[in-house]
Amino acid sequence: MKDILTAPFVEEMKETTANMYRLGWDERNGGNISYMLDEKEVGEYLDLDRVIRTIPTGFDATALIGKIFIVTGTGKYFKNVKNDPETNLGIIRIAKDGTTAELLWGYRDGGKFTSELPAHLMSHMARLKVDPENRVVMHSHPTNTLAMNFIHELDEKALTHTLWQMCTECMVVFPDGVGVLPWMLCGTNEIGEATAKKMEEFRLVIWGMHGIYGVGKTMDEAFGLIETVEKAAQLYMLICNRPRVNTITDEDLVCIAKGFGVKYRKDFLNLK
Ligand code: 2HA
Ligand code: ZN
Repeated sequence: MKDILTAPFVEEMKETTANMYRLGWDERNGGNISYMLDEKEVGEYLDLDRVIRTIPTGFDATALIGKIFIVTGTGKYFKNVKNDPETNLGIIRIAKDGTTAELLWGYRDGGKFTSELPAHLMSHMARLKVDPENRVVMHSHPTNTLAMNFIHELDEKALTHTLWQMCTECMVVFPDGVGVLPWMLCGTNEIGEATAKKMEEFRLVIWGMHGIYGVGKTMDEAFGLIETVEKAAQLYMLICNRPRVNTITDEDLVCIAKGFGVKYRKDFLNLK
C-alpha cells in the first residue's frame, strides 16, 4: 500500500487550500472543498474494506452511493491543511443507505466533514447529471466578490453582465453566467437544495452576501472560475465610484463569444 500523504489528490487539496488562504478568500474556517475520487486510485493508498467510523449526513444522497470524496473538515482552517492534512481533511464513502458517510481516512481528532456537505453533495448530484465528468465542488469567501454583493443588484442577469464587462476573459471563462441566491442561512439542507437547483444551469453560484460556489472537472477548473469572478469583482470595486469613460459593449461581448467559439447566455445581454 502506498503512503496516502503522497497521493496526488491529497497534494492538490493541500496546494489549493493554501492558495485560497493566501489570497485572503478563506479566513478562519471559511470555505470548503469536496473532490470526488476514483475508487481504484484510492485503493492504491487505503484498504477500502476498513471503515474507521460512520457519520450520518442528514440527507439523501442515493445517487452517490459508493462514491468516494475527499472533503475539508468542519471548523477546520484552510491555513492548516498543508501541515496536517490527516486532521483537517477526510476521505468518505457514501454508504449503501445513501444517508451515511463511511470514514476511510482523516478527521483524526474525531472531527467530521464540512457543515456545508449538503450543498456540496447535492451540487455533485446536480452537476453529474449535466456533466458526468464533474469532480470538484468548491466554496469560498473571496473579498471583492463579497464586497460587490453589498452594492450591486443580486440578480443573475445584471450581475453576470457587470462581471462580463469587467474583463475580456470573463465571457470566455464563464459564458454560462453566474447563478445567484439571496442571503440564506448556511449549513442547512435548504441552502443545499437551492444551490443544487442553480447548479443544473450554472457552474458558479453566488450565495448573496456570503460567498461563492464553483465546480469543475478538475481543481483548476473550479478554482479558475472563482478566481476569474473575483478578478472581475476586484475591477468593479476599483471603478464603481468613478466616472466610466470606456466600456466593453454588448456587441464586443458577442464578438468575444464568437471569436472564442463559446456558447453563452444570450438572454443575459441587452441586444435588440
Ligand atoms: O465552513 O464557509 O459556509 C465555513 C463556511 C460556511
Ligand atoms: Zn461560507
